Amino acid sequence: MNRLTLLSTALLSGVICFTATATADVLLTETFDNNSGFSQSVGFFSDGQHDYFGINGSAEDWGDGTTPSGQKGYTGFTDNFLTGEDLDGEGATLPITLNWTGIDVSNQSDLTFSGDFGASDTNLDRSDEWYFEVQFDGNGFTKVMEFVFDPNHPDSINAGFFYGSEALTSVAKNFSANINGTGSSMDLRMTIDFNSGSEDFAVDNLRVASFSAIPEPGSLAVLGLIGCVGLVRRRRR
Ligand SMILES: [Ca+2]
Ligand SMILES: [Ca+2]
Ligand SMILES: [Ca+2]
Ligand SMILES: [Ca+2]
Repeated sequence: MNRLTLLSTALLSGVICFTATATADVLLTETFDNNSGFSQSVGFFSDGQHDYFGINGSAEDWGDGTTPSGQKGYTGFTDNFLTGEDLDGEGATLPITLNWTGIDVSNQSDLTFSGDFGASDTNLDRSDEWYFEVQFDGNGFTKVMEFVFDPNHPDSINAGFFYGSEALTSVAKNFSANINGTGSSMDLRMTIDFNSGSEDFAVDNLRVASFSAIPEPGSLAVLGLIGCVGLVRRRRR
């Protein structure tokens, strides 16, 4: 192999790697360190035991209530996370909704939604609901992620919720979904309707991002060099 072929092969390998490189623009991050980033249909509350809706963590927030003793013990979240149980236990109207409005998505494409999620795996019912929707420029909400009652459970009460084939448990799991549609401004809405004792949920690290392949001259050069080194090594064998 002559030097010219070697050089063009190295450049080609760089270009191939480059076109597969995606960069993410993070358009929304919700870490639940406070409730300033969203509006909510019901204020945080707690009866100190098994009826609660609020933030658990180093900056816990239970509205006028006290730390609930009946929390499940979720793990895998990043410090503060949103959690709740028996959401109408203190008189709240269900479902509870949270809204993140005015997310700037102009000139963005390939939007994705993701987050860390957990829920009771033994007490939810088919009638319970938990889903996320988006709308563009106020034109109506469509579902982007929905958790559903165990499709293989023999009856309709007291089992787990699933996202696809993945069961929600007391350990945080990260799920992501593509968002269809485009516009200038996007709203995200969470809807949850867990209405009985021991029906609980937890969520953290919600994220909306756009993925697009953008030229990165620096990585192009590095990848080209890696390809070059690989070829030189092969020639020496
Ligand atoms: Ca957090
Ligand atoms: Ca139940
Ligand atoms: Ca229920
Ligand atoms: Ca209830």
